[in-house]
Amino acid sequence: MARLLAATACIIHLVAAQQIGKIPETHPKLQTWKCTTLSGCQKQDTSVVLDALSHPLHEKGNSDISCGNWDTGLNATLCSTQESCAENCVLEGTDYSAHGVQTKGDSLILHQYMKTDGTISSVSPRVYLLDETGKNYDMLRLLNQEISFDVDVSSLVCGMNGALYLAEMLESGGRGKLNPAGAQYGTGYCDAQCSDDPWINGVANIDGKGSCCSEMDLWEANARATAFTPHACNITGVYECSGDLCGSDGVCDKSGCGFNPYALGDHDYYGYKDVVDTTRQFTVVTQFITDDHTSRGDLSEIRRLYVQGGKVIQNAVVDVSGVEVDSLTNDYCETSASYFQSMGGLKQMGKALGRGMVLIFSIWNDSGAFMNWLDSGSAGPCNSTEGNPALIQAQHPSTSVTFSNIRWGDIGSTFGAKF
Ligand SMILES: *[C@@H]1O[C@H](CO)[C@@H](O)[C@H](O)[C@H]1NC(C)=O
Ligand SMILES: *[C@@H]1O[C@H](CO)[C@@H](O)[C@H](O)[C@H]1NC(C)=O
Ligand SMILES: *[C@@H]1O[C@H](CO)[C@@H](O)[C@H](O)[C@H]1NC(C)=O
Ligand SMILES: CC(=O)N[C@H]1CO[C@H](CO)[C@@H](O)[C@@H]1O
Repeated sequence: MARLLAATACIIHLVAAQQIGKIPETHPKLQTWKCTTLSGCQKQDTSVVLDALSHPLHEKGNSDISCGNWDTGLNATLCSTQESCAENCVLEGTDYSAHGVQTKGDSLILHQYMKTDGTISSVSPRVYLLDETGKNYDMLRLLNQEISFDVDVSSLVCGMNGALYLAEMLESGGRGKLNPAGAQYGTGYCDAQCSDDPWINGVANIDGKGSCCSEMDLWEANARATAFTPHACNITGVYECSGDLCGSDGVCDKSGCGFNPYALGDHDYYGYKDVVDTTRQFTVVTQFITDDHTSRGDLSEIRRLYVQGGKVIQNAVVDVSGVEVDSLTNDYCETSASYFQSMGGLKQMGKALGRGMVLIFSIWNDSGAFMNWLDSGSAGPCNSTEGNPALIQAQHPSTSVTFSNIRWGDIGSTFGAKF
């Protein structure tokens, strides 16, 4: 009886909320593994979901009228209030391959461009890992743990970015009265840049707020350059900022405490035929070490290893103010990232990793700055103009990234298992 009541309440609920349309949503399956030192790795039947804004969102009863998107923002007529937007708008299932997303077994490939009838369009997909139920995001709790994955960046030319990162989104994607769809339709994105997306947690963002949360960039890279970067925020979960709190002195550290071997002086470590050879696939391992080596401790170090051709490759060792550095520590962030420190530094990042974060995969380009911050000038070997998306689209329209073999668990348990 209690169940029946709950079901009825749910139906009444839907009548007054942004509705789920008739086009079915089918999540591409992506196997992942959870590992422990004692029992090895256990396969998980997980899947991915595209961001809500890559789903058709239209007026109820009229699929030609859009309720808004990234470029146009909200349709002000249909979405004058959060409630009217929820009532007037319908969210539909989406076509993953048309958005450049394909999976096979434990492997995910993301394409920047799609060619349809001879015309190339930029799709730039961003997808989130769902748990085995397919209803909620998989929450990764990585304090005193590690995560590893294989990556093929060989076709990611200068100016491209294939990214794998974590953000402290809500497990349900913010499912609720005004957002019945939730994580199943990819709602609830946030990151440390606090951008003013048209929807926050699936609810119309009427007054242009920013959607902020802690972010851990495990991997931002192309074939020429790579960086890993924690971004701490002094808030928990998703925070809707306004005014100054969305800006550079706000609640999140937008620049982060990053490690890019080229920027730190080692120009022969990462690239075509370098120590980590980006013409071939390799494994990336990231370890979140705490001061007492338990998950109750404070995050004190983020370590990086690579595995290629069966060999473990230690991270680049660089000189920072006369000290040899091969990982992110409090001392390193103190010398290079004062704003990260003011937001609480590694300890604060560790709290978010302990609470649980959502795994995000994306491929993107950068019309504004040609990704120079990652791969050009002091950051990498690319020249300042070759990352222009117009050039990439003309010369490398099939640029893509493949992530596979994603495993997380106890320190040392995720990559030894394969050999
Ligand atoms: C917004 O919705 C109204 C009402 O259906 C419609 O007339 C208008 O064309 C829409 N605007 C856009 C930009 O789609
Ligand atoms: C976070 O930092 C901002 C800006 O420095 C400050 O205004 C705010 O009060 C801080 N919030 C918390 C919860 O510490
Ligand atoms: C930058 O690199 C591209 C591709 O190698 C080349 O065509 C271009 O002339 C270079 N530009 C400059 C200013 O060196
Ligand atoms: C975010 C961004 O700058 N995306 C650009 C990717 O490249 C296409 C052209 O190839 C641009 O139209 C997008 O703006």
